[in-house]
This record gives sequence, C-alpha cells and structure tokens, in this order.
Amino acid sequence: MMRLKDPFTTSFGTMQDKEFYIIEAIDTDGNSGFGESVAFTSPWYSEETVKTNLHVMEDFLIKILQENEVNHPDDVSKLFEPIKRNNMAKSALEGAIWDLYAKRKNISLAAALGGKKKEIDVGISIGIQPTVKDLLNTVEHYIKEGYKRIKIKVKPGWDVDVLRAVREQFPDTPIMADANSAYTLADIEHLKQLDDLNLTMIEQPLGHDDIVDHAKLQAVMKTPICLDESIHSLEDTRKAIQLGSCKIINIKIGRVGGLTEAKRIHDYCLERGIEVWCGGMLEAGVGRSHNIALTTLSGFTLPGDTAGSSRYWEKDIITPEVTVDNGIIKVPNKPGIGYDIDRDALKAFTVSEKVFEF
Ligand code: OSB
Ligand code: MG
Repeated sequence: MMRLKDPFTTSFGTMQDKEFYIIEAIDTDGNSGFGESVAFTSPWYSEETVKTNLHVMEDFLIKILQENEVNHPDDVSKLFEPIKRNNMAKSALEGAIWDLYAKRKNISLAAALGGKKKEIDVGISIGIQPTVKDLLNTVEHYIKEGYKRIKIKVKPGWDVDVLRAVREQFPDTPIMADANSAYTLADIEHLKQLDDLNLTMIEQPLGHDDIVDHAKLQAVMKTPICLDESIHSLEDTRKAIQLGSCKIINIKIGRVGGLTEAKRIHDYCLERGIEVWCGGMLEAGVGRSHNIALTTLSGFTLPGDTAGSSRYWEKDIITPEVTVDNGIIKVPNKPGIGYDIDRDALKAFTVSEKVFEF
C-alpha cells in the first residue's frame, strides 16, 4: 500500500491510497521478472478491484500457468482466453512474464516488444482542483517542469469555463480534457463549446461502456475524441474505429489485458493512421516502467500520462526512480524493465505476501 503525495480527484471522486500487487516471476537461474496490478480499491474506473485481482489471479490464472507451458510471453494471453475480462489481473501476471523473458534474453523490455525510441515524450494528468486559481498554479508548475502536454480532469460544473481560463493563460500549451465518462448525449451542445479551445482531444466524455453515442458526438465535434474506458481489446478498437467513435486511443496495459494485446492494438492503429498514447493508472515504479517500455513503439506519437515517480510518491519502489527532464524520459537500456527493485522500499510498503510453486 502506497500513499500518493497529493490526493487525486476525478469526476468519480478522490483517492489517495494505492493498493496493488507486485508479481515476481522467478526462474531456476535466479532471474526475476516483475509485474504490477493496476485496479483500484473501488470499482469506479472499471469493474475490477484490488480484491478481484487477487481472487482471479490465485483461483484461476496462476493455476492455468501452473498447468501449461509458456514458451513466449505472447502465449499467456492465449492461455488466459477462457477467463472472461479481468484484464488487470491478467496483465499483472503477463507483465512479470514479459519482464522475465526480456531478462533471460538479456535485452530491454522495450527491445523485446520491438520498441526503438530511446526517449519518450510525456505529459501530466491534473485532477480536479478546489479552485480555478489552484488549477492555474498547478498547470503553470508542470509547464515550467517541461511536461509536453497538460491533461485536465473535467466533470459537469468544472469544464468549459475552467478550460477556457487555462487556455487564456496558456495559449500555446497542448491541453486536453478527460471526463472519465461524466457526460451523456444530452450534453452535446455544452460539449461542442470545447471546439473553440483548441484542445488536443477530449478523453472518454460519454459512457464507460459506450462506442455508439461517442460516434454520434464525434460526428458533430471538431475536437478529437479519445477513448479510454471503452477499449478493452483489439476487437473493441476495431469496432470503435469502424463506427467513428474516436480519432485517438489511450492504451493502458492493464485495461487491455497486458502487453501483448496493447502491442496488437498499437500495430492495428499504426496501420490505419489512428494516433495512440499510453495512459496511466497512478502506477508505482514497476507499472510505470512497463508503460515506458510500451511507449517506445513508434505509433505512440502523442505524449503519455507516465509522469515522473516524484509526481506521485515520496519514495518509489524502483531505483533509480523515473525522472522526467523537460518532458522527456530517457528509456533505460538494461535488461527487462531497466530499473532495479528497491527491496527495502518494497518491503516497507508490503502488507502480505504469497508464494506459488511451479
Ligand atoms: O482516466 O486516465 C484516466 C488516473 C486514475 C484513473 C484513471 C485515469 C487516471 C489519470 C492519471 O488520468 C494517470 C496517471 O497519472 O497515472
Ligand atoms: Mg482517462
């Protein structure tokens, strides 16, 4: 359990404590691969929670891994197919296996995925603030730190006017908004006002499980719609693109069930000229390092939400921590995730541990 430095507020409420599982996959040669579960304690973002992650991992997914042979990390999502959804549970285990695979091959996780970028551009996601003044100060602080784009969480009552104030003070900054599904088609006329603010995109304005209404909204809005919550797989991606529900996709490894599916979605979008970027789930260092590796793929053309460790935590569980210089993260080239686990820090945050034999 780790406590965020500052509480994070979305259209659904405020969170400050992050509970998650760190999965360590150990081979007989002493290599260790690491994965991180990203579900929250309550099911506001998706139906998964920290508790359902544990239930599904230990009662189903780990059994499948114990009973089957894995020759390549791509085998894992195939083996997990009989288990419906529960993508964040699947991703935590698959991520540890991807890291272990890269370490056994003595290559970086980025290279194992086929990523070529040595540096990645990052933006920052700013939660709903107590006042517009607070927001303007926060935005200014992160622009000064060099973040390449600013994402502002919105909800009814904290949207057009607030974004207009930010746009007036920062005319040239790439700005986007994320509604976490706080609106419906009844808000169409209200949302169309965003078209005057030169936003890079509006993320998930409508239902978390919708792609039909988003297509209707995109048809009358100039601002590109980006889907987050609605996309759980390559199949969802194909359908959303076919319907015209979005012009941009936020790829989150946990939401789509792991790196193999994330890469498939990336490849599909790249072929069709759909821009993608890597979202975040307020991850600790292990999850953060997986996001960095994925973002090295060439289709990740827009800055992601993978900010530096210090934006979230007093102390992270990796060493060195993730640092951002002028909005850029230098991708580590050591084997696997490229960061070492800070065992003392990890132990200090650990509440319980379980071991499974293979
Ligand atoms: O919708 O992208 C989101 C955080 C928690 C849950 C959902 C979202 C977010 C963020 C912040 O926007 C991402 C991050 O900084 O890790
Ligand atoms: Mg989002």
